[in-house]
Amino acid sequence: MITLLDYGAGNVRSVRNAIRKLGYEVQDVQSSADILQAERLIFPGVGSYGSVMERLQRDGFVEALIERIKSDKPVLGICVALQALFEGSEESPGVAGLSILKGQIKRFAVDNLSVPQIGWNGINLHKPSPLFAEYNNEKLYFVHSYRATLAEEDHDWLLSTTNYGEEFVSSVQKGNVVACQFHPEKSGEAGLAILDKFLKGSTETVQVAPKSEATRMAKRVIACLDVRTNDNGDLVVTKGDQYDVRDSGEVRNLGKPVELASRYYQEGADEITFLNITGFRDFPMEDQPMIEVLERTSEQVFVPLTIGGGIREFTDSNGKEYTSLDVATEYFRSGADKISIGSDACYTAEEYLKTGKKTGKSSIEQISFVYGAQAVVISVDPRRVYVKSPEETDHHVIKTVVSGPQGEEYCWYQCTVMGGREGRDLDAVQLASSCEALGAGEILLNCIDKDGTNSGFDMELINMVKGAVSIPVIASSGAGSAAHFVDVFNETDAEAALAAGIFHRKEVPIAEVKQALRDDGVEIR
Ligand code: 1PR
Repeated sequence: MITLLDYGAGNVRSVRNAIRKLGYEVQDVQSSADILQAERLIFPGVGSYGSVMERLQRDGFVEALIERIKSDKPVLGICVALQALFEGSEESPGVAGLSILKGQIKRFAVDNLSVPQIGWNGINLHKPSPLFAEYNNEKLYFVHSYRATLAEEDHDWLLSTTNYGEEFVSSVQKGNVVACQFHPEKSGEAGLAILDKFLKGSTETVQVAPKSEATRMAKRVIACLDVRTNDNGDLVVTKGDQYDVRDSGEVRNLGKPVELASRYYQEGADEITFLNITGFRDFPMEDQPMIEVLERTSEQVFVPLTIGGGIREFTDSNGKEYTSLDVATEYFRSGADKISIGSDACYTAEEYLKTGKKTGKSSIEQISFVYGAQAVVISVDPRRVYVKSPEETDHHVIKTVVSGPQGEEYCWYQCTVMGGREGRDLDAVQLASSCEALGAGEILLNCIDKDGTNSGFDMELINMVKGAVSIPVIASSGAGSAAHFVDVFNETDAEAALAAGIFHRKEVPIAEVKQALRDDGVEIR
């Protein structure tokens, strides 16, 4: 029996599912006494530093946690839980941590580094640990903007370091207390093996020699599932050509969401994204099938899950009001690690550009405040608008190699809402940079012109947006071959590349994409 400290923030379901998958039962902490008496305690880290500590304070768990750790009873802390061991964090100034370890958690502060770190990175072990007795140098999944370093006097805690712009502490261990910055429950089979060692209370270790070379972050390959209800009322994975998902009037049906997601996990996808493409008119809290898809997927898929569609304020048929934070919370609790905001991000960015003021009330700001920037993705749905000269518009214009229908040599990228149905007076650079300023942590950069065409990614768009933000960018739309992934990572600085059609139609397996990237020397998982 494993005891889980679920303090009501973010995706604790994935940890729960991973424990169950490994054959253990889970019981929740109900009181401080449970924290002290648990045989093995897992302290998952989801949410921002401040919200984690405030919830622990609210529930009166802080003292019990400190006592348990000081008396060396088995604890596994994950992500922010590692950070909570310190005295405080730049993320939430003035909020006291558990103060087991000296010092403050600081934000990554290296020039030209995309922050948050989102993705798969290695670790360098500094001492033997039972958790890593069978560890084989696989990459593990990290998602954070703040990182730990140890004070001289705490160096006996150092278990592993990782490099991302700088070297930081990726896990600590002293006796039976261990904490890791990466998410074992989201790190595929390698992560599950580490978790299993903790659950078993394994004591066997092997000697390790710290490596001198820095660890390297992998480029991610993401499988995307556009989901909607078809005309028979079934929730299906569909796929459009330039966002038109109908073929002879019927919604294309490319498979069942949970089955396809599981297949992509088995085939080596680094991440899975679900987009509820009719979310702009449906309401996720009433759209139980979508929630169920997420819940069932997270029982089988142990890599990060992103869900988008319908994240906005809503009043239901009974007059009950929901904030976008309520919707996001429901998604996180159902197994999502990140949520993606499309239409609502455009309206928010327009308002922000008009007033220059942060209200703290937008979806982006609220969700980022509670769950951390790394949990907020902005889905951008732009389409090219050609102009004869840059003077024709106030928008960010590029000189393009793909000239327009009238031979135009310039274009800008117009953002759209409602799945491309309505164009706005907003360009992709304006949207991405405004959302970054408001607290978004990642950009999912689609391209309507390229979607479903199999003609390769739009490098001009990706380079333009990537150059305007310092958060990670996922290149999306147009992948038609493994070579297109090689091209996008060679010709742009995108951190990840996403595809849908070629995976659904089994035209190019994920393994082939990974092999092509490996052959070309691109760092991958
Ligand atoms: O506006 O917050 O409710 O979110 C709606 C979400 O649904 C947005 O993220 C929007 O991108 C998405 N969406 C809406 N309509 C469509 C459509 O296709 N009719 N799909 C749609 C967007 C685009 C990509 C696709 C890539 C790769 N899908 O995600 O997976 O283009 O495709 P490819 O590899 O086959 O070229 P809100």
